[in-house]
Amino acid sequence: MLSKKIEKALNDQIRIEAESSQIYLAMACWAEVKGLEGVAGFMYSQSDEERTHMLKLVRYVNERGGHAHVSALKAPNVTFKSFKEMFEKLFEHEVFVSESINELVHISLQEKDYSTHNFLQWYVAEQIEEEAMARTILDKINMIGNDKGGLYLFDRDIQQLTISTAASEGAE
Ligand code: OFO
Repeated sequence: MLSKKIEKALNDQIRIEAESSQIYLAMACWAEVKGLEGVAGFMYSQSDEERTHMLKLVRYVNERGGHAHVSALKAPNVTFKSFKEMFEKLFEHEVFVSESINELVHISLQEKDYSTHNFLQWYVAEQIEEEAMARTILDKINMIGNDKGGLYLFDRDIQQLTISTAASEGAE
């Protein structure tokens, strides 16, 4: 059985994961209308992934005798000054999510809820991967600068990244 404090903290995380999904969906739309298919595909799949993160939490809360709440979400940014700015926002958002997961882990220890602590380890590992990926992408974008040809190649590369990530996740 979850304590009220843990249940509330997990529900807050459910909202954050749902907002992450919306944030990346808005990024996918912006990239798509700008004609960058690869970036759009990457963002669509990130958005789907965030929804699975949310669902995993929802199921956990309900299975442990809590009640997962589906709540109102903050509207995401729908336009960006540049691709660089968009990927900076993605990176900043992932850092924010990692901090929020860390805080959850901290609360689970305070509450001596070792099942939740164990459950959260998956999120801890996932955030390490996501932050690293966002940082790698940002490094590439910084190398490209304003070079149109570079952006074209980057768009193709990121398409490959999306396909191989999906393939490795399917193999898990
Ligand atoms: Fe839910 O992993 Fe990114 O934010």
